[in-house]
Amino acid sequence: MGHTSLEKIIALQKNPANIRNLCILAHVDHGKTTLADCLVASNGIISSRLAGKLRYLDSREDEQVRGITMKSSAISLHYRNGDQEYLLNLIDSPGHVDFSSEVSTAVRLCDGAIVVVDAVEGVCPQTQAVLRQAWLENIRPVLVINKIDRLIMELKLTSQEAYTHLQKILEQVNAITGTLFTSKVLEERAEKEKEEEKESETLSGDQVFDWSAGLEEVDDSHLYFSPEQGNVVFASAIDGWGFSIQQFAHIYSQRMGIKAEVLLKTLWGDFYLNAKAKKIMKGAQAKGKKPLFVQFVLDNIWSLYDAVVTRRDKEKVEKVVASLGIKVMARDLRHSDPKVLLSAICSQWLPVSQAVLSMVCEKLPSPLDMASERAEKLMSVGARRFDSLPAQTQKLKTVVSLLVPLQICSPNRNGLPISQVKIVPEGCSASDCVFEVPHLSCCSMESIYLLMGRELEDLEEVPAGNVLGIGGLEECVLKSATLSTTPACPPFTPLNFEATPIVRVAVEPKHPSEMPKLVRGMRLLNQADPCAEVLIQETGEHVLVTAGEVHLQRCLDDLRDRFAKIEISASKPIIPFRETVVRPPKVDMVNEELGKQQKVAIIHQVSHQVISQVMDGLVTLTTPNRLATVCVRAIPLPQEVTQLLESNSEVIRTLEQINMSLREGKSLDISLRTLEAIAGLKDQLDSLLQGRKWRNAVERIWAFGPRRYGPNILLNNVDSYQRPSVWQCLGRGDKTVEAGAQAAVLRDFDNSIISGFLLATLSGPMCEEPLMGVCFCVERWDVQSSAPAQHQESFEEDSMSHKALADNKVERSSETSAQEEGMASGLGQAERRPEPASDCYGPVSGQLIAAMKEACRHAFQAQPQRLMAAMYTCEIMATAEVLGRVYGVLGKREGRVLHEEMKEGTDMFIIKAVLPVAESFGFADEIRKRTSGLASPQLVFSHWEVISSDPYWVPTTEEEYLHFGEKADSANQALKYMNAVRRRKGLYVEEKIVEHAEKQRTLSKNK
Ligand SMILES: Nc1nc2c(ncn2[C@@H]2O[C@H](COP(=O)(O)OP(=O)(O)OP(=O)(O)O)[C@@H](O)[C@H]2O)c(=O)[nH]1
Ligand SMILES: [Mg+2]
Repeated sequence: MGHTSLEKIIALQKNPANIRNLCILAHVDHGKTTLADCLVASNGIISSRLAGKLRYLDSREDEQVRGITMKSSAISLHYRNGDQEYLLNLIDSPGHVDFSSEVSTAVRLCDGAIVVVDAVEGVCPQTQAVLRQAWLENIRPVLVINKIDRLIMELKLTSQEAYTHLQKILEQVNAITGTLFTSKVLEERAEKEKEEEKESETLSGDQVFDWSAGLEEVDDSHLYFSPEQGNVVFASAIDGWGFSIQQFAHIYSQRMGIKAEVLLKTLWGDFYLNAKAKKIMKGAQAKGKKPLFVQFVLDNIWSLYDAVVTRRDKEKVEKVVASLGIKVMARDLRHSDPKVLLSAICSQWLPVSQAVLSMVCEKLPSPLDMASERAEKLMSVGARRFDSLPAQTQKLKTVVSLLVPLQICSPNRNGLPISQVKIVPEGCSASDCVFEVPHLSCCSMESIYLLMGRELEDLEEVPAGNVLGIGGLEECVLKSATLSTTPACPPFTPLNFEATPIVRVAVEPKHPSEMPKLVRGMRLLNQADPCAEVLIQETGEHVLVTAGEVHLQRCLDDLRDRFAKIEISASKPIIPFRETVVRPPKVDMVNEELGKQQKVAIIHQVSHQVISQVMDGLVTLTTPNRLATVCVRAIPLPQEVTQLLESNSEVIRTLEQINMSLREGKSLDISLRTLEAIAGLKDQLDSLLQGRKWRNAVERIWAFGPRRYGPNILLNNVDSYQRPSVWQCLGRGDKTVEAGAQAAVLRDFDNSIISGFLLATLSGPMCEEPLMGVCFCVERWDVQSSAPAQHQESFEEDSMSHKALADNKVERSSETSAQEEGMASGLGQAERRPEPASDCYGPVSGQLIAAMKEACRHAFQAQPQRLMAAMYTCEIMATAEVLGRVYGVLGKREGRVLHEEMKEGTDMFIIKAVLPVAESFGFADEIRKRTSGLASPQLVFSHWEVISSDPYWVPTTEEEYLHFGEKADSANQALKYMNAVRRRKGLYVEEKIVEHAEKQRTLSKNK
């Protein structure tokens, strides 16, 4: 445990005012783990010579091999700052996007964060993401600009150029904070105005109109990073040095007799030293003078590098060592690698651990200072307002007796995940009985640990305000849970995840008898990883869903080595698709204008199996007992609407919950913010759904699907049927519902129609993938309220024969349900034969569900169908020489370059591109190989995109025959994707394997 004993740490844990819980956040490879090494070395846990090389917190084998962090790890450090002693609970997080969920959990546990930025690469996509995450969790960040040595050795900048470069980086980081801040202020302002409006409605009197944005009054200076505020450290973690300007202010105030306060204000900025007047003056840039920062700080470092590394000037080195008053061992002086000498000097002169740790102790809050705003945010979930929570619960806020619970990271014992938890006030001991909310199960913690990087120390009790590990929760916690000693504590808001799990594989044990072990292992993996999802598909396969390729690999390794401990085999990645419809195309595949005739031909060809009436895309279907009829039409939603629905799925889900409780007759106290979000969504939909086709569409929305919050809409166009609007919680548009007899009957079956729609949107007819961007309009819906009760023998027979007939058909199209086919072929006899209400077809509501589902599917097929592919975006940094190859790889994989720009101050290009997920496997590796490791992209899921080619396309016009030939067997990407999915799911695939076999066989012989 280095030179801090366990007793010492236990003693320090009792003083929350001197505890700092912090995490290190950055873009991948910006040097988090290296910096953590330096901090760990300061506690003597590892040797300072190995700091930066060992990467102590990367304890997993695959982390060391790949050189990237994949799991967060926590360690407790001791630091003496002046006369105060501090306990620092440090979490090193991964930077790779695949693991961004680890960042979310780390941020939730901490009160502060060290944001690391590479001095050469500057602000990268993940830097923005982590700053945003820190902001959303209300934790305070400090900044470390790392890898300054690269400015000297790689970019060969002069100290003056480096200063300008550093200024720019700082500006970029502050710009991000600025945007986050502005949007928050504007939001608050809008909220306040709303409340004021309400008040002023009641108080009629003089009105004052204020149109300022509110930004002027708010002091935001403490939010920004600036060296004079003391929240920025400049460092080179690999060489072991780092400084804040406080250190230099201290040095020069002693050496030159300038007041430290003056130096603090002037060391960073446009100031220079007028040696004659012995004054510090403003306007260095205008007068062409060296700024103080360059003269007093950077020049020293530059000349040290010059003497030690570049010129290897022994005498000068000795002089410097003497003047700094430090001791360097003779062994280091003679070492063949100048870097060793450099670290030996720097780590004594400007030890990075001291600069960073003292900044952390001074600038980051202790657990006692948890912002009340943060506590409120954590406790108000979904639509509930904080003030609407029970009084007992609200009281908890001041006590903040909350545990923030998350499974993550850390080494484990016996392969079980250790939950990493922060206790906020009352503390806990190993015998405590802990409740879980909302299902409120009671569990007891078996053991608690202190997390020490690669090791765990058993503890008896942990006082409030610390980060600790809890063992023995695997039976009662599924993925994450809120642990509390009182049932009054509400479950905390869910974590904000940046990554979407998108890559799925099916796994199975090598030996089928080991299935139970695999199942258990997968359950543990599901607990241990916040982003991995484990599920069993209808086909019985065990499926693992991960954020990306690297994440997938880690999950499989974990499963094999830690959780299941058996040999497993994984399928190829299963790529998700979406199904949609588009407007009928205006031109054919050879860009000839399509006449009306061809369009009709297309529709016919697609709907050759539709047994119901199809007229102009309108599908009419009757239930088997012929009591109910629905007419449905499918229309493509505008792209913007689909996007809006996608991005607002949370709002829609909340809306659905509210409607559900309204239906049940309960009333909810809905927060103003939620109502605003719902109203905002409605207004946006209103503005996007314009035109004759969509008149009054928003008011007529019946449901969203699949799962009640997806990107598809069901519209109610039935004239005779008015139902409560989905927007009823907003209070407006709530029309009085007609209470006619017909409407009442329809209302009884309202749910069946919605269920049918939800089923249809969950798996489409193309390859049973979910639908997206489709609007189904119910144009007509009749239900006969009563039916003649007599039972006719002959009909029974008849319907049986239809069933038999239907069974034959199933082979051809597995997805058409037997009942519907039977019903439809019996359609012609509908008028002649009345039939019983409780009949062989089962309850009416069930039939209606099936009929509605089929109607939706046929309506979908009556439109031009398209597949949608999941797309990744990636940002690739590459030098000019390898740019061509990067484009080559992108082109081969159907990637599209969005834009390309030069990174300021470097010779790097930044290329932003999108790439289909289906083509992405091995992409990062291929790019790295083709560019000799110079470019390494990170793929982030961004959106769904319609594949323009029609999978069902066959040549219909003369020109198309000419161009593509009769078989048109040139590659149809969409068809390939579709058939691959169908084959995987065991669905019927229409394929001709060999045609004209004889001809092919004799072809070569004749020649
Ligand atoms: N030149 C230079 N290289 C550095 C410095 N700090 C770290 N590196 C190098 O940068 C690479 C990445 O360092 P890590 O500490 O693993 O980076 P990380 O941020 O932890 O990376 P992830 O955890 O994978 O996101 C390693 O090869 C380090 O040697 C530095 O100050 N100067
Ligand atoms: Mg790391």
